[in-house]
Amino acid sequence: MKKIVLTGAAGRIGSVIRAHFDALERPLWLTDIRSCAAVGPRETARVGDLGDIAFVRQLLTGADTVIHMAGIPDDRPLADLIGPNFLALNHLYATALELGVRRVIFASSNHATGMYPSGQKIDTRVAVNPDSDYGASKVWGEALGRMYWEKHGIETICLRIGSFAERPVSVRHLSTWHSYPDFCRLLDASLAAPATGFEIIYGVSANTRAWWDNSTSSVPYRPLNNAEDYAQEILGSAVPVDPVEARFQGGDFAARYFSRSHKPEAADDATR
Ligand code: 15L
Repeated sequence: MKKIVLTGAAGRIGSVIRAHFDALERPLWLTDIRSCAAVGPRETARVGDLGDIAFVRQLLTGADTVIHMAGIPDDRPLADLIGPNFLALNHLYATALELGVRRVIFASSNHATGMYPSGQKIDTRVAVNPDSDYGASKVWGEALGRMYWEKHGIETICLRIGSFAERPVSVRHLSTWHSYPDFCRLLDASLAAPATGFEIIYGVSANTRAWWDNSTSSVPYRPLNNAEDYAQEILGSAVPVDPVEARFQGGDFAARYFSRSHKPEAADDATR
C-alpha cells in the first residue's frame, strides 16, 4: 500500500480530498497546523508545522506521494507568506529527496499567471506572469518542483487551481470555476499518471468561457462540469466590477495595489 500524505488537510480543498478518499476507501495520511475534524478509520492524522523540518521528516517517512495543499491561500504581506508558502516547500522538497518520495502534487494557483488579460487563451507552457506576492509564491513552488525534477528526478504536478467552489458565483467564475467533482477528477488523474516528470495543469472545469488550455499537459484530466450552466443566473444579477479587476485573469488579486499609470493595450506587453 502506497503512503499518500495530504498537507493542509483541515482546509477547504483538503476536506474535499478527504471525503473523496473516504468514498474510495483509500487510506490517507493527514497533516495540518490545526487539528482535523472527525478522523476516519483509514486516516492517520498529525498536527504540526511544515516549518519544523523534524516534523516533516516524520511525516514523509515511507511516503510515496505528497498532495501538498497547505499554505496561505490569499495575498498577504510577504512576512506572512514566507513560512507557509516558501520555507515549508523547501522543507518538503529537501525531505522528499532525503526520504525517496516519488511524486509531489502541488496546489499552485491560476494567480501564477494572473496578469494575462481576461479573454486571452493561454496554455500550460506560457511564461509565468504572477499578479501578487501570493501568485509569486506559487511561481516559487513551481520553480522548486522543476528544479527537483531536473536535478533529482522527483516528479511534480503543479495544479494551477482556478476558482475552487461548489458553484460559480461571478462573471469571472464563468471562466475560472473548478467544481469539486472536477477537482477530484484532476487529483485522480494526477495520482494515477504512470510517470509525469515536471507537469503543469490548470485546475478548471470544462467551462465554455475558460481561458486556460490544458491540451499541452500530459495529465489525462477530463473535466465534466461547465460554469455555463449558471451563466443566465449570474449574468442576470451581475454587478459592475473594478475595470482593472475585469481586465486581468487574476481579478481582484491583479487589481490590488495596481498602479501602472498608462492603460495596457489589448495585446498587453505582459504577454511578450
Ligand atoms: C486562489 O488561488 C485563491 O486561493 C482563492 O482564494 C481564489 O482567489 C482563487 O484562486 C481564484 O482565483 O478564484
